[in-house]
Amino acid sequence: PVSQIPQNPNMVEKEGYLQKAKIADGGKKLRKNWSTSWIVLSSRKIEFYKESKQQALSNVKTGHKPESVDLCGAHIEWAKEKSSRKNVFQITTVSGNEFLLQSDIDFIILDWFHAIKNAIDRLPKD
Ligand code: I3P
Repeated sequence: PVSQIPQNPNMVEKEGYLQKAKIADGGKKLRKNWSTSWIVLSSRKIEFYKESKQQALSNVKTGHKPESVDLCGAHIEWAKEKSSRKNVFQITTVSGNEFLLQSDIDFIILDWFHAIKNAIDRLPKD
């Protein structure tokens, strides 16, 4: 059956621009600083690029690497109380990194929330 074909873990499931703010690193609170990020979701991870993926790929020589977030055991939840902005959710990793993601456009943030939640729910918890 199709369901037994192993999924390529690097296959891109969704990508696009969102507003991103990292608010904790290894459990240590960071000053909130929103910026636009190109976000690439695959089955086990999310990569955050500072610029578009196109630019990132052509900038390989500069040594800029995307920030990679391991989704195994991660949590995702709406985070109304963490921002004055609308449509904000938070991802918390096992390693204690916390990210807020936001879009003013309702369907965009809903699509992302469900795509990331589905990816997390498919993964082993540890
Ligand atoms: C922060 C900045 C953020 C804001 C945050 C402020 O100020 O205005 O945009 O978060 O609010 O502290 P600064 O640039 O001086 O660090 P939101 O846009 O998400 O509300 P917060 O402290 O209530 O998180």
